[in-house]
Amino acid sequence: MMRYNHLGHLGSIVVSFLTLARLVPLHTWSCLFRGIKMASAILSFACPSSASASVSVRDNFKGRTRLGCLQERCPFSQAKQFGRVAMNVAVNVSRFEGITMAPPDPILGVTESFRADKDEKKLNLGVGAYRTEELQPYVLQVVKKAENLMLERGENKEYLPIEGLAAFNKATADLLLGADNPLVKQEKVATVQGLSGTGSLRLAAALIERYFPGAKVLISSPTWGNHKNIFNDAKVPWSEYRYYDPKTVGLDFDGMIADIKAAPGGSFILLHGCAHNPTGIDPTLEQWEKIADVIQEKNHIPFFDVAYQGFASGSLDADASSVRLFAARGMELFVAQSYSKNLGLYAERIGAINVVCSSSDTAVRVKSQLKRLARPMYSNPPVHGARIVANIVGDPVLFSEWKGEMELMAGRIKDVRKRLYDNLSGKDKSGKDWSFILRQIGMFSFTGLTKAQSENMTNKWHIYMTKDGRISLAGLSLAKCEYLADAIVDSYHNVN
Ligand code: PLA
Repeated sequence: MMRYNHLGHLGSIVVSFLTLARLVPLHTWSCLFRGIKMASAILSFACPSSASASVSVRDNFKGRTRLGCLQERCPFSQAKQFGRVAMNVAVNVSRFEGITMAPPDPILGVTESFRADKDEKKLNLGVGAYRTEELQPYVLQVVKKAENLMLERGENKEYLPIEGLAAFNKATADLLLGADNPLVKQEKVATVQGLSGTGSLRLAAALIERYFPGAKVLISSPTWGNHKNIFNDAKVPWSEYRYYDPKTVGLDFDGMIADIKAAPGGSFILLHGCAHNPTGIDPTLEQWEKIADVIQEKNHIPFFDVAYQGFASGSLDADASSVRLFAARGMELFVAQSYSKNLGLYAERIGAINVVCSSSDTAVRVKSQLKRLARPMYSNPPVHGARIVANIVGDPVLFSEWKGEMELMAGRIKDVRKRLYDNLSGKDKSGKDWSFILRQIGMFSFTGLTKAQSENMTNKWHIYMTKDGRISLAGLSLAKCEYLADAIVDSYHNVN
């Protein structure tokens, strides 16, 4: 024993342990250790909120599986069985404890709150969804006709190819660039049917992440809130360029140009093709030319989001003029399209991603990679909405009927805009100029109301809108304009 004196107490413990170890059979030791391990599992389980608890239990389960055959012979196996039951019954802890509550979506979450409100005066001006004067959802007559045709033909429900319905892809590129556009004829456009605008943007973001690692996307400040989520989820870095000037309630054109110039060469510049969301402020054609100049100078890649073609002006061609202007310069570009608004196909999830390339050979390769990205994400897109679009765009009679209905929808929004302006300028005696509402275009009006003022609109007046001060005029009727004007005047003047 003298030999171990210099080790002190710890040494004595180790020596006693080793001596004991020689006297006890190996098998019993192994069981003893497993018993201790089990006890630690029970203790880990007793800690409800700890993420490490789940990990520790999982590891122990794995351990048990590995030790499997030893269990039968081991005196601790009963205790272990007991331990497992105790764990399952006594501590009802989810393996998903670490998953925290997500905040409601800033746009779609507004509809959820609206539905929960029981007040008769309530008004949903949150999501950009077209309503009739009776504030009812609207299915276009031309869509019903196309659906009837589809029913008559008895079309099947086979899988579409990964890139979607060929007739849709042709129709959508034609609609965007113009049917006689040489780019389409020369097959320089890679078009892939997407899950509406959002899914098409997401697919493009995945392509950027894979083939332009580290490249930045510049988005307007402000922009549609989901743009940031899309690029974040795709792990594509982004930053903002100046767009809206609250002083003029207009476009900060110089700021926009300066920021696009300052971006690292070869960045992607996200542009709203028309009816900028949320501001309703678009560059003029002259300004688009200058934007194209800077983008070309800096070798950037324009990336258009066209979610409102036909809804801004009522004309499909006029609303595509920004994209066509860039394409005519021979620039390579991305364009995401959506048929949610202009054809009212919100729930059909129909849209496309188009990549305009410098050669048909490049377009073939780009398309192959878009398909490769789509396959593990959602395999192939849904057919119903694609057939509706293809039938309408491909049939001259239905196509012209659609244009008529779109003009009606865009016209109703313009009427509501005018009525709201009249009510605001009639009721507000402060001299504030509300004419910016008339200058904004598309579905939305960016009112300039602050977060607190927007909250007052909801809490006091039951008017549901996004917290950035945006209201969807597509969800407003002429009859409700006066009530809305009262709420805006009150919120603007009485809430700081
Ligand atoms: N891009 C922009 C600029 C949009 O405003 C929207 C829709 C989309 C793309 C995507 O629409 P899609 O996926 O249905 O084709 N913005 C809505 C709805 C109308 C939403 O937020 O999803 C909005 O209220 O802003």
